[in-house]
Amino acid sequence: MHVIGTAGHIDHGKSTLVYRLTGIDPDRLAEEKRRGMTIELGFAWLRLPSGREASIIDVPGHERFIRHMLAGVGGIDVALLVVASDEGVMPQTREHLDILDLLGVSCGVVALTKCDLVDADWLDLVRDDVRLALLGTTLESAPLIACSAITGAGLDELLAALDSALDAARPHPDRGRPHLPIDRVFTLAGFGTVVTGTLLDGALSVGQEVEIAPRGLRARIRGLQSHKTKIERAEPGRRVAVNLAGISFDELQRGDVLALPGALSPTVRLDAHLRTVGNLDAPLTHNMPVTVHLGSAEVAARLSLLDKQELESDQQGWVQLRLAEPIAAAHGDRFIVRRPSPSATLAGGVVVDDHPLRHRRFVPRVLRHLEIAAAGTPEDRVLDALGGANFLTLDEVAGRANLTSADATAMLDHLVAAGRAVRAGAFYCGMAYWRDMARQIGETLSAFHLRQPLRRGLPSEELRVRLKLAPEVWAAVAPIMEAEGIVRLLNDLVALPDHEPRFTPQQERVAAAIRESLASQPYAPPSVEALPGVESAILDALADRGEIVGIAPGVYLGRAAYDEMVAASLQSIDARGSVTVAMLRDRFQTSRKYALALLEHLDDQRITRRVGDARVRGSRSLSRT
Ligand SMILES: Nc1nc2c(ncn2[C@@H]2O[C@H](COP(=O)(O)OP(=O)(O)OP(=O)(O)O)[C@@H](O)[C@H]2O)c(=O)[nH]1
Ligand SMILES: [Mg+2]
Repeated sequence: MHVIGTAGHIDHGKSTLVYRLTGIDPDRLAEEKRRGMTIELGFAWLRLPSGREASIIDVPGHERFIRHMLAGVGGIDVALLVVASDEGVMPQTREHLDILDLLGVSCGVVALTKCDLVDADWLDLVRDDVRLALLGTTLESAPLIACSAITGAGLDELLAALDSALDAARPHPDRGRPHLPIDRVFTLAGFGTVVTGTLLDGALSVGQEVEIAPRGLRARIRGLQSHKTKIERAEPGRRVAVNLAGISFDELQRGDVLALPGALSPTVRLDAHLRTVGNLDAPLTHNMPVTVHLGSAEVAARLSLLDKQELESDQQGWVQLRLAEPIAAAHGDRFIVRRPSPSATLAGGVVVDDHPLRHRRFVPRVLRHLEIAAAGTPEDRVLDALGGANFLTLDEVAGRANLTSADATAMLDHLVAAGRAVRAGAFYCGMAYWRDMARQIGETLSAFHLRQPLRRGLPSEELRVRLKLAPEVWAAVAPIMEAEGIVRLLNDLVALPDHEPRFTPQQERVAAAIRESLASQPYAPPSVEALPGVESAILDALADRGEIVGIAPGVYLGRAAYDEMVAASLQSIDARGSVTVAMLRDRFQTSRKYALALLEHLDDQRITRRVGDARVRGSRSLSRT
């Protein structure tokens, strides 16, 4: 399925020709009938000599309604440029031709209508005039067909030419990402909300859940029609009317895009490659206000020139468009830039990044990124996406590199195997960032070990915060860092692999005194903090090593006594259903104070759980800490 779009100056006979070719009057508004001119987009369809069906979008020629023309021209495959033989090339002939050229519409036919009004010599002059206007545009080699909607002369030839132009049109890609830029919204009694547009990039089916971007509204497809015929499924390239359930027509407008839920995220900035028209009356300047027409949307914007002071006629450059309102746009979308007043078409562009950062001008790194985004190989684009100091999910990589998930996965696998990217669980990063992070971890841990030689390691959480990693990212990264020999993981501590806490001889003497003191009364341990020379670093180090266990502030047990008391508590629970402070006190001939401290410590660890005066097993089984 393909769409033919008319183009051309006012009154040159576009709508009359469409009517004559299709039997459908594209001017459906009363005002259009009264004024004898097209104001809004008109829609018709026809069967060509080859038997194929094609849609026609008829546009207004009047300069004042060029925005309507722009809302319709976005999805067309073949242009039908209409030039009245009696008038020849006129201002909107040129402007529409500029727009078709900037949008890259390269298939088309020129109808020299009203040939009944001129003689052969005049017609030859008009042919030359039109050929000259087409020169250097995408429609340079389009056939010129003299015809008349009144006498019917040349219409068979015109239909045959449209048929061959459609043969040359590219087939519509189906990338499984259906989106429909909405060009009309209305309600039908008994049906409710209906939107129309040209379906691109994927299929839609009745019953499907959809989202209206950039508004983020959800709806369900209640019915589909194409050319007034009910269909169950619409293929890309088709003009479709979509009947939506669950949404009111006044919530929607032209310019919104119907897509799959979550497929399009609204954006207020676009990086693009821009090309100016050949007849600017003044160069484009940095920060100038413009109007952007993309899909069926129209939005005010500021134009930031990234690689040029100014853009002259027929020049190209990298730009960032800062939009006044969010729109739904995607990589590769083409658009037109106009001056709001006095109204003029200035340039056309292609989106190369639909969610860019704000850029400073004339930055080589930024320009290089744009070049890769626009024309790099998939490998270049994935590497470019992984160029930052952060981890990305598969979806983020695919989005930035403009690849499908499957292609992005294959490319990432290849890059990981080649040692140019790293995968940590569901996250990916570039090799440079990975090396940099490994170096930073090494430096942080060396400094920590130097400052705290007695500690076994730095709390993981502290390192994670310093590296600015999300918890789920660190959880995936840490085991790989350990496997690569960068760190050693000790439960919730991280250390350099070769780090061993070491006491000075003086500290070793204090540690011996602590051990001795705890061994003297294992179950009712004296306070070791009062011993001469004791400092918290030594206690922490002994606790780190697992030689002592702190069960309450200032209360430590030797490891053996601790293990014995814990085992006895759990045994009692398993044998008798519970353990109490009194039981523990009697069993170890200690005081209530220590028995209580131990059980409360076990409650905190969720190894036991308090029920009234007794303890039962908690939610965690015992693991050595
Ligand atoms: N003699 C003659 N008159 C024509 C022909 N085609 C159109 N006309 C007349 O030209 C006038 C304008 O025709 P339209 O079809 O409305 O022109 P248009 O290009 O659609 O105009 P806009 O939509 O306003 O841009 C009408 O009065 C038509 O009857 C033709 O082949 N021969
Ligand atoms: Mg018309």
